[in-house]
Amino acid sequence: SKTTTKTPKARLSTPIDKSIKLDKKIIKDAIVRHLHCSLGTDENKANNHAWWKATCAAVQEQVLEQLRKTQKSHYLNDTRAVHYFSAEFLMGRLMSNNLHNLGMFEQTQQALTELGVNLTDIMEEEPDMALGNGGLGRLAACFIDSLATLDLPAVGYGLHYEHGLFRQEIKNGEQIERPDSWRDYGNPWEICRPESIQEIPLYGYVETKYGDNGRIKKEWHPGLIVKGLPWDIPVVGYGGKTVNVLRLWQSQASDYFNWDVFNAGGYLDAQKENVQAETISKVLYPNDETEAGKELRLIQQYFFSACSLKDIIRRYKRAHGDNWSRFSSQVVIQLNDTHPAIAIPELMRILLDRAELDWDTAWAISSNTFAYTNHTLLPEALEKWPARMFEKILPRHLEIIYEINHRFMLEVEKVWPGNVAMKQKLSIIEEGSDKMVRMGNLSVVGSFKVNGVAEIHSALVKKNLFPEFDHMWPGKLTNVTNGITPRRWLKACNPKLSNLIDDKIGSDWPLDLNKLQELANYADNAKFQKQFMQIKFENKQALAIEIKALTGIDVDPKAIFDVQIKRLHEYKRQHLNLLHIMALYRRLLANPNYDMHPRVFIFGAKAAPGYKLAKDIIYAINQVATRINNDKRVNGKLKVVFLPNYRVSLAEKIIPAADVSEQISTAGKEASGTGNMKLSLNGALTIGTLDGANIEIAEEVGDENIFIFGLTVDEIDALHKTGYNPFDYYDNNREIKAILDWLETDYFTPGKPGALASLKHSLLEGGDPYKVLADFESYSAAHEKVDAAYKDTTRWAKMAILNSAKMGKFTSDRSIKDYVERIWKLEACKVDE
Ligand code: BZD
Repeated sequence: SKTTTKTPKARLSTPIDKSIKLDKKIIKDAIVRHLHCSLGTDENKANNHAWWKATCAAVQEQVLEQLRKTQKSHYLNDTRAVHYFSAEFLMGRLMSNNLHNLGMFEQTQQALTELGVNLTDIMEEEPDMALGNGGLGRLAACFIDSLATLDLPAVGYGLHYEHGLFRQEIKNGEQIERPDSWRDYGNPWEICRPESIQEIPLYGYVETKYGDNGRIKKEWHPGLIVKGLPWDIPVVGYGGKTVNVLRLWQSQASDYFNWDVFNAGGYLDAQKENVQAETISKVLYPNDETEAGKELRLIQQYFFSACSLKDIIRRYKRAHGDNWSRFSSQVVIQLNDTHPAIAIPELMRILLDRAELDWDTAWAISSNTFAYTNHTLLPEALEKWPARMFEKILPRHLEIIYEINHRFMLEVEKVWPGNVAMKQKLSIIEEGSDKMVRMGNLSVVGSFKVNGVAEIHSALVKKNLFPEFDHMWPGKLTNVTNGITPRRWLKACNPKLSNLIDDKIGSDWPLDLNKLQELANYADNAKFQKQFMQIKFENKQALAIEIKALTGIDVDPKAIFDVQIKRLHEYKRQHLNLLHIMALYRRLLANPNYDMHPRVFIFGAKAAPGYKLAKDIIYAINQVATRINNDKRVNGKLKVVFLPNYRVSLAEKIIPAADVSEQISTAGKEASGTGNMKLSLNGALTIGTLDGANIEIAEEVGDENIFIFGLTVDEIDALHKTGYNPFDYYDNNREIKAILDWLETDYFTPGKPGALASLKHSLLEGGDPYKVLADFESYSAAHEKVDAAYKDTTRWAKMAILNSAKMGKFTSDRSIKDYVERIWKLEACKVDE
């Protein structure tokens, strides 16, 4: 029986259908069968890697069965679907998630135990799918989990990078980048779909022709054609009913173009073209929050956007033929930042040059199809492409962009007649010696909705980034606060806490995270507090073992585990954390009886390879760590750990063990943050600024259950206006002066005085752009409050429980429901049995 429910809400109260849970015996047989028949080995010879592969194959059987049913249901119901275009999907590992979402984790664990194999051990064999940099890529991964869970028709579209984000090694305190090879031995989850290859044109020139009707016709004669080969990763919703796909495009040389060269005896030249084509999907750009303007990056963006659009159109035409009138009611495309914004002129090109629609009809379709999510206000992160580069790679798209802009300028003229400055400001084209295409402006003009990712961020998008657009199109700019999937970020990563929660309030919370509220009833219950904190302690013991294995450092699980895990960036202010650690160290040296509960500061962070100061900060953290960890005088009260190669699978080990969550960005700079939500959900208390989603977290948990410090957005603005001088703090605060001067000595870098001086200089002569010194005192005071709170074990337990209890709002299911209601207007489609 087919059922379509009106709203995705209906799905929420439905408990997981136990009927699809598989019997342990069936799983066991399937694993052994794959060991024999797919891997050609047997129970005696198999190592952990083989067991992992055989188990994946057994799980994949179930996944593919549901995938087939899902696709059939969506086809038969001819559903409207969302297409999430993202240059990044930071998926991490899939085994544990798929087992939990299919409801077969326990049975599989038992099946393997009976085979003499440990599930936890074999899960360690899985390489992370690190096809993203950080928050933006992980958000995309959480969103496709929620879309499938809510039975919403959705496809994720992105790039099949051969190398994901680099693997980080630390040598003598410094970051070294090594290539990541996530599919060296094949990836058991992905399915190659050569039947859906697309051909993508690049370079060349545009010919202007006159059609029969006298209309001007444009024909793009490309100079190169590359093939896009799709790989599908099944995305299993919780409950195991809907299985959507993430479709990732790999670039290949088109044989069509190369044969001529090849036949002419140019074997080596043909190989060269192959290399060029295959370079497109070779490697993920490791820069977050900076725009490098590299040609290959623009080609990557166009390549996956164009492949995905062709794929969508092929599917649309199968149902609706050449009638375009229903396109924007069947298709909505969400642009994850401006990285896929080139899809806007690409769709226009197809509608104008291929379908031969007139401009207004084409524009109506296109501008009702796209919606755009903004993830940053940092000026250096806003994408701009030189018009010259466009002209070379995508000459027809540049023409279309000029035409979009021309028509947009006429609109601007209507609202602000004769205002040249306003036109310059809003134009998609930035005039100058080197003309640039502003992808943010293009995205706003070409979309029907634009959203920021937390309340304050969306307010700042309206107020500072796009105020005139908000005036021209009231209601276009909106907010959808980010969220995280509680399946991965509590159920799978913290099984002990999950079981305790199940025992207390039942097992519906992964689908209805507001249920966690009920835990608040036990926040004062001594027995529950003890159980909750005992689990935290056991998670800390496990992390301590991991820390020892990864770094050789001994840490005491009775200490406070204080965690800052995120990309390294000045605006995130890992150096504020470091300066405070140095202050504590200094206080301990001055007074061995300085009263503080033992603390372990844990960092995990990758720096963009070209970001010098970020790498200097990593080096500084490691050097300070080495000095402190080997100084007997601190008497075990202070430890500093930098965990190398921070990634999703490492986050899953750190987060359940965290006591304190550092969310200390300069107010107004962190669009939302999502690590803040994950840590709080697992019972860590936040020390944070009034920035991004911290503000909404504070609203949920209450001011008494969070440590807020620092200047607000308005205060930062005011400080900026009156003129900020970091030397005021250096000259007037003896502790700040002593710490900054310390950095210039060789105390932390024996024999190398000045090796950490760049940090001091950026904070003084460099003007301290992120107001580290201005917030130092308030940060230090907040840490004293953290220390006092931790010493009161009952109070801390209550606060930690309330943090978990109040995180309901931050499930990505809520974010997705907001997108559905405010932007996508989708209906859920249940999968037929
Ligand atoms: O997006 C991040 C923001 O900094 C976070 O505040 C926010 O929570 C998340 C999700 O909305 N932005 C990124 O992660 N950005 C990138 O990774 C990125 C990657 C390539 C180019 C530019 C930015």
